[in-house]
Amino acid sequence: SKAKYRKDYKTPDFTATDISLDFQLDPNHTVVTATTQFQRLNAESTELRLDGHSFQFAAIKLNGEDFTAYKQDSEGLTLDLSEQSADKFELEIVTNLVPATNTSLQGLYQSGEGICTQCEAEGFRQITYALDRPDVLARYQVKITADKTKYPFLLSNGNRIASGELEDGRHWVEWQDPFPKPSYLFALVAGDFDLLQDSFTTKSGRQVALELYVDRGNLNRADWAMQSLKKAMKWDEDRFDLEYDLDIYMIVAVDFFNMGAMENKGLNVFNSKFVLADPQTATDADYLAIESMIGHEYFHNWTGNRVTCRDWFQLSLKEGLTVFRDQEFSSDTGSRAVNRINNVKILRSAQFAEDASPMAHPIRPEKVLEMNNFYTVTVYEKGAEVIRMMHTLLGEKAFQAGMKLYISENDGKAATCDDFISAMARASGVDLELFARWYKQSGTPELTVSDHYDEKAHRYQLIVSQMTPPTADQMDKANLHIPLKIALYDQSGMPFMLLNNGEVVNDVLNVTQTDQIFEFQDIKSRPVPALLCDFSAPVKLDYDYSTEQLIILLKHAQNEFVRWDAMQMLFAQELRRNLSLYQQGQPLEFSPEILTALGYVLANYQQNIELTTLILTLPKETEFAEDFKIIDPEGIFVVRDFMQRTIAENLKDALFEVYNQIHLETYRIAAEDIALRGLRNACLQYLAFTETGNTLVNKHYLYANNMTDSLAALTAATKAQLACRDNLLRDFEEKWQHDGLVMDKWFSLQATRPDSNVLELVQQLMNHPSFNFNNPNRLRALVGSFVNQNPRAFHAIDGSGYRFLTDILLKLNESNPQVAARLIEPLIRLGRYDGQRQPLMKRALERLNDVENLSKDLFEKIEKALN
Ligand code: BAL
Ligand code: ZN
Repeated sequence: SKAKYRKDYKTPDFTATDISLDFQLDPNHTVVTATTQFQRLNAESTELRLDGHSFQFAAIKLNGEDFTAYKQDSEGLTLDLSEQSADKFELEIVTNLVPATNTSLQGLYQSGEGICTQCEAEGFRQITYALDRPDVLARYQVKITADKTKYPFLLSNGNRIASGELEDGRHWVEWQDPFPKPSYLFALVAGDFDLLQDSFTTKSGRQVALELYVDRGNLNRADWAMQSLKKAMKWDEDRFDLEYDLDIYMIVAVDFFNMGAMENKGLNVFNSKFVLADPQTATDADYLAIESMIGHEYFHNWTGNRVTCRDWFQLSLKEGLTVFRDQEFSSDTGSRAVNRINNVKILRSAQFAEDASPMAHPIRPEKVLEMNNFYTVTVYEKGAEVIRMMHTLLGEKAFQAGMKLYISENDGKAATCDDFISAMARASGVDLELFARWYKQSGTPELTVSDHYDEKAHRYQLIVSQMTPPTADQMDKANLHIPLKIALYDQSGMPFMLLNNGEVVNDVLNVTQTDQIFEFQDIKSRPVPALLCDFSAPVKLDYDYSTEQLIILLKHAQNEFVRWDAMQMLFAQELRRNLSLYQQGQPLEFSPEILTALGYVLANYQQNIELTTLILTLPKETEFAEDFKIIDPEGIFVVRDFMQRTIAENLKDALFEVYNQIHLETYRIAAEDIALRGLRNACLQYLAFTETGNTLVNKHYLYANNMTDSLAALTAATKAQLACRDNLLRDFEEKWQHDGLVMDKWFSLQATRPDSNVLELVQQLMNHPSFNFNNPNRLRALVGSFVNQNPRAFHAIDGSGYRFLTDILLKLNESNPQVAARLIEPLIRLGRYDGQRQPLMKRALERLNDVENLSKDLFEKIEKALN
């Protein structure tokens, strides 16, 4: 199979207008009859190419007659229609499937005792031969027949129009979706569930039935997801003026799922991880992640489903926009600054790392071999940043006008990123021509800023230059339109008014050229610049801040993001300096003024509890790593560990005081409580490293009445290798061994232990009764955490981590290539490692490359890494 290029897009020669699917469901033998009304769009075309694989092809009829003029190959069917003169015709295709053995979790597969589908991006073609491309939109009618005892619920998209019983213990249900949709939005679910029902009245007064399906016994863990759904529906009406369109909205939680969730029209299928929550099993972070994911899939109903993508190169059209929308939902519902900071952390670690990797690609990729490899942090999160920049440039009002225009012009259609930009530009009058380059240029731009202050003239200049370094996919880079949000503070933290020639100027500077100078007048004293406030663009900033300047920003900046960011820069400086010392065999030393500054933040925690937690928390090893071209995983671990212990030792009294001041009797999911728990648990993580750590952590675990606190204690005990650790881990395991989702937290903790024998432990845990190699959540928790969140162990200099991952990938290549291709990521980033590690990583990749039947998913990444 060959790569596809964006430039090669052609409108389809044929389309499907109506698809009727009949499923005779059985985990070991399912028969699918697909009856499709086709229409020829290109009068010249006599050949119809259908996509399809991984099923047994049983029969085909054209307009009710047996049809033999076709060629079958490993990826589809080519029909010779030269004898077929009419432009409209019907094909009936029968295929046989075995959901029980479909471990790829694409197409139709068994999850636990149920059966479900996953069709995005190209899973529909594992069910039947089809025009499996997003610009073919058809109306679907679906009849499902199955055993009634095993599968009392039979679900598909749209409205239930008929149902009946058969004499042999089977029953059937028929569904009809009035909205034409691409095949990737098709869904089917069959199983036995507990059902949580509710309803939502839309702003125009229509009643929508809400149905949430969970595994039997889990009803008490479904409330939060339902509440989140109603919040999301209301928010989309209030903020975007978008109303739900069907009379029913269903969500099904399944245990075996490659992704987080899927926005199938009217029938979302969710990874149970993003649905189930109660105080005993879910952390505060889980609750917030569920709210955001439920929102995300719901928001797709307009940005994704009603307006879909013309081709998969346009994926960011729906994903970048929908991530932006879910971020705004979380920001309007909770704390805007906290959400911004958490999103920026992901951008700066994971997305910047992707830009620096062999998989670098623009948010709208140019070349794709396996589409599943492009559901990336670049397409999603950087895609959302690009939408956010447009929002910054246009402002909320003009942005919403652009949204209205975009939706009205493209409703019911398959659109492109250019359609979106064009609507935004026309609705606002803002010129987005240069800005549009963000869609085709990959890489992380670097802004270098210096300044000049004229004491006599009270004039201040910012000298800004931009440069985007080459990426693996694209050597030559051009200038971008970068919105640079700034503030200028005096020494006491008061902002100066930004004046130029007597006029107040916008705090968002338009950086469009290689070099630019921005001048501000009437600046009475040398200011401290806050640059890239709120991370106004996904770029790296280089300004030579002094420690004093950063401490001023940390203590006094009005903007919460700026305060947090100042601390990030202080931590980064501290790490970098100490890493050099470490590499030269010198003793490490922590700057006392930074400890004092942290003490100040802690002492004033009441001013902003969540911000204090975020400032206090050290960046992860993987966040620190992005500061370096060549990463020293051992050195970063050692220095970070030193920083953690030094902060703990020096601030222990203050930390202990804050820890003791916070009392929360009963568990509530409320912003204030989440904030307080977060701070108390952040203090605990440090206190674990002090002499009273063991007693304190042990007690914290014993008294915990919720998962957030239990897990915080367990984490502290594990990271600080406390005496109580083994007991607590065993206690947790005994309590939760039958709950896979909770055990994922335990697996993940085991995999990120600082112990030197951690790999051995992880290997043993692959045989743990709660582990299941075919469940992606378990794999991600144990193996994913080890390779991504324990860089020191994964990059062990003897190559043991690489061999371990390779062994797993060899197996996963057969069973679940999509998950394999995600797990391989840290291995393909060999260019970031030293001369000892690189050849070991290369050898591991070559071992994989030699395998027969290497999946496209892995091949695409390995090939890029080795070339
Ligand atoms: N469309 C795949 C899952 C999601 O982004 O919502
Ligand atoms: Zn999405």
